[in-house]
Amino acid sequence: MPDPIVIATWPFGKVAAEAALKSLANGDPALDAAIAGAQAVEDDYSCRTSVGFGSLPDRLGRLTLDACVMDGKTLSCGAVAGVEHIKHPAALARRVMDRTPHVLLVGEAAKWFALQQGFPLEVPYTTDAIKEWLEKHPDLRQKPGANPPAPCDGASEINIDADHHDTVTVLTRDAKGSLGGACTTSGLAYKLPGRVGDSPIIGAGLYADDLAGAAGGTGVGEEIIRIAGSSYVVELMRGGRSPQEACVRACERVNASAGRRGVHPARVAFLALDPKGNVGAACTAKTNFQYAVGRGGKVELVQAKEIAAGM
Ligand code: SD4
Repeated sequence: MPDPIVIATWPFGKVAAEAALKSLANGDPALDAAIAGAQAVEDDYSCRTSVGFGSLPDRLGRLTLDACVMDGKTLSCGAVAGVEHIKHPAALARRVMDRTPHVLLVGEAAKWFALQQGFPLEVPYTTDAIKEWLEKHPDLRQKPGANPPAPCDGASEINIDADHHDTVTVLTRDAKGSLGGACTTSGLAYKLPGRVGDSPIIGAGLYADDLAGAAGGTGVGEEIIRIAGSSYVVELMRGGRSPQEACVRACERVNASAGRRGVHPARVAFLALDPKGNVGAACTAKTNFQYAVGRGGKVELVQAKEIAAGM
């Protein structure tokens, strides 16, 4: 019988991996376990600033969340983007998958769907997140009614520092050998209102196919969307590459794509799991990407290889 396995992005991926391993040990299917892992991070305000409630907001101070889920056995998938006041967007993405003929619902309509599905509307802001927002925008604090921060005006502004990228992507293999994935985020801190990154886009932030493998991305979503990142990693595995080689190739492709536009390579990372239970990950330069690997009842953090531009 295949070993249950989970991998999850960033050091707080340990929280996800522990929850997902527990779920797999109970005999849950891969997708249920991946969502349990994602939700554990959505619920743990202390471990992150860019997943779930209490995360860093957009340029106008609003917190909107993105998530998607995918079942590698059936290729069923669901997603929500730009949804406000809903605490568990990964679970909501699952409802889109299970209860609608669609894949992706956005904004207000996603919120209405959540209400119809019995999700409560909740306040997503914490005092810490509001404090950070006010520190970043002293004008707003000192002068009520001052103009909101200007929107960014170019791709060069879309970069992130090490503290502000925290999407959790969870990939699982269950005891039957099926793969599942879930991804949940508030997106880039201080994004333009309405901006959607890779995380809720099937094929960009997440892809899972029992016949090839599962992959997920984190980092600057625009770069991941440009190369259809997770789908690219899975297709490389379908063609015989190991998860590690596939993630390295995807990072090289991000570097090459940034080079074609003459911009510095953005911080991006990929992780992958194949149907045999092999895992791998890689990131672009200066991303310092660590991911959690859970198997045999234990979870450990692994440092991913950095792929410099020009390699
Ligand atoms: C996004 N990929 O919205 C997400 C952000 C992220 O690590 O993963 N940060 O672009």
